Amino acid sequence: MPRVLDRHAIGQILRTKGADAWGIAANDPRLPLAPDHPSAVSILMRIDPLVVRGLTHGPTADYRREYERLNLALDDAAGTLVEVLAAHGHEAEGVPATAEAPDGERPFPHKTAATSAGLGWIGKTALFVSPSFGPAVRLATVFTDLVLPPGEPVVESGCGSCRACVEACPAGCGRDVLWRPGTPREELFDAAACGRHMAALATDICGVCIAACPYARRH
Ligand code: B12
Repeated sequence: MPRVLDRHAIGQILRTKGADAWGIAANDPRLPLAPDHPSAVSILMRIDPLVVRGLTHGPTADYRREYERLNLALDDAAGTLVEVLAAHGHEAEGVPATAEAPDGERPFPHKTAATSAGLGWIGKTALFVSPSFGPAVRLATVFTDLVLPPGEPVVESGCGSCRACVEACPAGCGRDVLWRPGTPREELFDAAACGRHMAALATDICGVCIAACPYARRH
């Protein structure tokens, strides 16, 4: 247990728990759907590049295992951070990697914390894109009343004229629109068509858009 809970100590805890990157977003003014704590810690874990390579034509058994491994690891990292914050007398609340919010409400979108923390931008099929790992990452978020120095929010897309994910999506979900904070998801991406495509394949994972991104292929 660290004696002083500062940015450095939080980074050490998260790295020990397997985070590949992390950042702090200011939650004041409050981000859409966020709980009322001033700081959000965005936690990023990358998907194994070998697994991503296998995703070109659709979901694989390896991706299913990796998806479940990362969800558990992210929830474990977030849970540990919540416990350490509480032990230091702070309020803290983790948003699970993937579960819908209880009582059917919409969950806080992890991508909002990730861009606001300066970790990357939103791509043309509405995935969060890290300049280091592309969209081949999964995310979790911890909100806390511990005030931490926030990162510089990313406010521009880095996708430029690239259309790789738009062309690769088997359900034609992308609209080839460049994101800015506040762009409604519907302007970027047809989430219902994405859901229908996965349902038709009797699954809840896909990942073709992840594998198509040049930022993911580079690594
Ligand atoms: C529900 C859900 C779905 C639904 C559709 C989305 C929906 N109906 O809203 C379905 C089932 C279709 C789906 C599909 C997929 N999903 Co999904 N899904 C979720 C879940 C559980 C909630 C998302 C949600 O409610 N979004 C609401 C909308 C409004 O927000 P959003 O699109 O997530 O993000 C918007 C905001 O963040 C906003 N924004 C970004 N920055 C900022 C900054 C400011 C200041 C503001 C105001 C707004 C803002 O822009 C984004 C795009 O419009 C999240 C987990 C979570 N809690 O975030 C995972 C999540 C979004 N899914 C994820 C993934 C990977 C997938 C799939 C690839 C399936 C798979 N695992 O193989 C596909 C691809 C989807 C795609 N191309 O975007 C990842 C995305 C990782 C990444 N790199 O972006 C998440 C974050 C899970 C995780 N823990 O990593 N998903």
